[in-house]
Amino acid sequence: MCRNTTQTLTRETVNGLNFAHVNYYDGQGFLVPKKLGVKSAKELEGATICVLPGTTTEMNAADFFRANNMKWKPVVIEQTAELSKAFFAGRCDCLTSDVSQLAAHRSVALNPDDYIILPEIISKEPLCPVVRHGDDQWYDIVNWTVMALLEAEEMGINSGNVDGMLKSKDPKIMRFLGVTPGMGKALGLDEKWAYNIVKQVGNYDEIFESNVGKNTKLGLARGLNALWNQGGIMYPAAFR
Ligand SMILES: N[C@@H](CCC(=O)N[C@@H](CS)C(=O)NCC(=O)O)C(=O)O
Repeated sequence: MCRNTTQTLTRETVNGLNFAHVNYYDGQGFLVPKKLGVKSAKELEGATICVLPGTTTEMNAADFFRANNMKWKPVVIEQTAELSKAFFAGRCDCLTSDVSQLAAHRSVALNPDDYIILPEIISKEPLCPVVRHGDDQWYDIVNWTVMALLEAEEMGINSGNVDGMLKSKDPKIMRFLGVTPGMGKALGLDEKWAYNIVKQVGNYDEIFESNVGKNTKLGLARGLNALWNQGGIMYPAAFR
């Protein structure tokens, strides 16, 4: 599963899952209509709030309001598709979810500018691809695929220049692209595994900017998801 699922202790243990490297560091926020006149989550006393059940979202919201001695009325909506409909129809004052998801909901509003995401981020939501316990090779492949996307960005390799990069004499690039063999065999894959990923879908930056970045309807900034040497916390492990 590769979507927007948060890595948690109980999911990894009780539910028997392994979360691979984070592909998006998110956090929970609140989306409100501008006409509500609210500028901060601390002003949401007594608000009705649309939320999806079974998510980390539901518990975080309860924790947040309890910790701040505020009352709230959850409006639990079972289906994601119904969530924004309920919110836009005025069934709740506020919608709470991961900020990336709030940006997605807002982007389908009749007039997205009528809605704002409040400044408070009330939780950490490390979103990762997930595999079942007990399939270590598959876990390695998924985990190192996320890191390959980041490593390619770090080395300046993208879908447009990857063919030319095959001629590079930089030993790190040669090992990464399988010109010097070893990494593919170690994963049980073709030596061109990382080359194929970058050639077909681009590096992390290309994927980010074409799907959720500044120039898309979601308009998200890289923020924490920038590379470690550019002010973020994305730090792929060593390819050797
Ligand atoms: N990150 C939170 C929330 C994730 C979330 O809302 N996931 C599902 C519902 S269970 C969803 O509808 N996501 C929106 C989507 O996939 O577009 C979690 O892991 O609990």
